[in-house]
Amino acid sequence: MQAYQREFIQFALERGVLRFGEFTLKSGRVSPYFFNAGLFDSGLALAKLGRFYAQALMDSGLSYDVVFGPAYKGIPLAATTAVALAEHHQRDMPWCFNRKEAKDHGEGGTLVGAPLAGNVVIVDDVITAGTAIREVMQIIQAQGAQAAGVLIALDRQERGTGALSAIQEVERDFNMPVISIVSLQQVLEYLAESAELKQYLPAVERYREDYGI
Ligand code: OMP
Repeated sequence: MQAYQREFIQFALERGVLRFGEFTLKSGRVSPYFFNAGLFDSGLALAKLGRFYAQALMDSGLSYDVVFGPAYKGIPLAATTAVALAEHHQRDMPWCFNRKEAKDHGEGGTLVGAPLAGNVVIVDDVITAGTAIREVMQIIQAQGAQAAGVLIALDRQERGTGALSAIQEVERDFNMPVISIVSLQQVLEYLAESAELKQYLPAVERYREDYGI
């Protein structure tokens, strides 16, 4: 685990973004942990979050033309990533987002910001079963743009429809990488190292046996 990944997990724990308990996921799976990116809910937290996303994106070496935040939750994530790329990595990249409903006045349409064209990096929070990200791919394809990759905070490393992880299926189906700041593997390592949080390790390991890859 890299230093910034450990720092990120610590930051998510401090903000109550990463929590342990019993949570029913969108997929219907009942998980002993949950990552709620909506709780990076202050200016400083959002600024710090953007720096982690930007760092993971830079480390990946991915080449892309535009940063895209899918509505709703991806919008502030893409915005803060674009700010951090400009402020900390000298990369002033175009960015844009979509509305869920088209507007027929003013600027019109469903897309706001830079043109959604060329190679697009999608910024989102979490991938579990891959449903949300497949919907986003339709938006990119409808514009005639190409997805260069997906950037997320947490890869839960869960199975998709077959033996592969949901993320591996997305990578295979759309021929692009999924980059994450951390994956469940690093969360497990962090738990194993923490006297205070070690108590949650058995439940998370059991969950991984049931739904993980
Ligand atoms: P999939 O569509 O199954 O990949 O689930 C991803 C979505 O589930 C995310 O965009 C979140 O809305 C939500 N989610 C979380 O935010 N955090 C989690 O730890 C787990 C989920 C989830 O429901 O699977």
